[in-house]
Amino acid sequence: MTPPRAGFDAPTCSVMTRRRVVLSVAAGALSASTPSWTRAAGGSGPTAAPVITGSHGIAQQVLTASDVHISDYPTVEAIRWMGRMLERESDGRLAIRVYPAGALGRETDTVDLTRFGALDITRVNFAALDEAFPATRVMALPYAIDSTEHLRRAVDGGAGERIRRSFERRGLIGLAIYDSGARCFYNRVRPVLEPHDLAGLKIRVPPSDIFVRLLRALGANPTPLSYGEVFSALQTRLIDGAENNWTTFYTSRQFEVARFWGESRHSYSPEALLLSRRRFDAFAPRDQQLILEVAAQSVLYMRSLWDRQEAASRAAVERAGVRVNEVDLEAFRRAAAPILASYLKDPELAGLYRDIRAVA
Ligand code: GTR
Repeated sequence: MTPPRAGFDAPTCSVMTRRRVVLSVAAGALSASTPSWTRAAGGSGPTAAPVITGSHGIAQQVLTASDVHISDYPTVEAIRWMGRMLERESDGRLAIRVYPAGALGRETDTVDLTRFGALDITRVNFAALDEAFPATRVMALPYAIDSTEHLRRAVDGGAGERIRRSFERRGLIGLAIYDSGARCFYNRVRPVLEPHDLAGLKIRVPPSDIFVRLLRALGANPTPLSYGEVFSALQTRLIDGAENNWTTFYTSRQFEVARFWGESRHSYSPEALLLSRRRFDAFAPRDQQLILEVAAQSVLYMRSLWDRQEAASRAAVERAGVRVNEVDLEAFRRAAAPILASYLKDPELAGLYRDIRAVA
């Protein structure tokens, strides 16, 4: 079965008509006075993107972008959409070339490459960021977010903006935060209805302390692996299961091996679209602003893609015969509560968490 194409045309809204909304994002991203990133990224200052002759016959700066997902996954499509809008609004001077399917490396590696300016843009999950960018933790924590709608309100509000700004301290510009749906448990052994059903199962988690600690608290045996390794680990029984959203479960084809899905909805850990700050600083102010505007608009585009693709993925997985069940959510919440509480001892995370819960 071929995963469905996202098949979405660029919305007709003009970048320039939305300038006001986006200017506040631009102001935020640009306002760090003496950023520590220059030291942290070990950089010797801004680096311009390579210039080539583009389709319009004029010099074009092409930004290279990385994503671990397959070519028509919503995040990849959103970056492509950004590229088309940038090209159009800059009269062909700016473009993006995206390398999907992890061609440029694992998420944690592409974050470092982007900080150091060897890569222009990377799209990674917050789970890949929680060590280097602690503010991101709050949106990955178990049961911190109730639903996709709640996540969107948190992303669009003060918490989202503070997290995006936190990337500037270490060599990155937080261009956008995208949806990633609810992460749930799936495995090849048995249905999971209660935390104790996970006991003894080897469950793959992203390389993130939050997820390792959560799985331990739930009684499973957490196995951190990078995304590109999960499918073969499942197939070769190195692991019994993993946890992720519907779209990833489907597009990675893990559903062909893991036949039990429990609706634990334990994390809505979202996606970050990150630009190298060294690249960003090499652009003229009007291009910086254009990039920020287009990125902010790509969020709306991504959300409509996401809603369609998530529903289509779930339907395809169910058609393929995967057993889907609700879980005892209260039991999962109770078991995860000590993990949540231990992270919230950090005053910065506690403040962000209050903002997030205020829009629940
Ligand atoms: C997906 C996310 C990927 C990757 C993956 C994982 O939901 O979109 O970027 O982080 O999860 O679990 O490794």
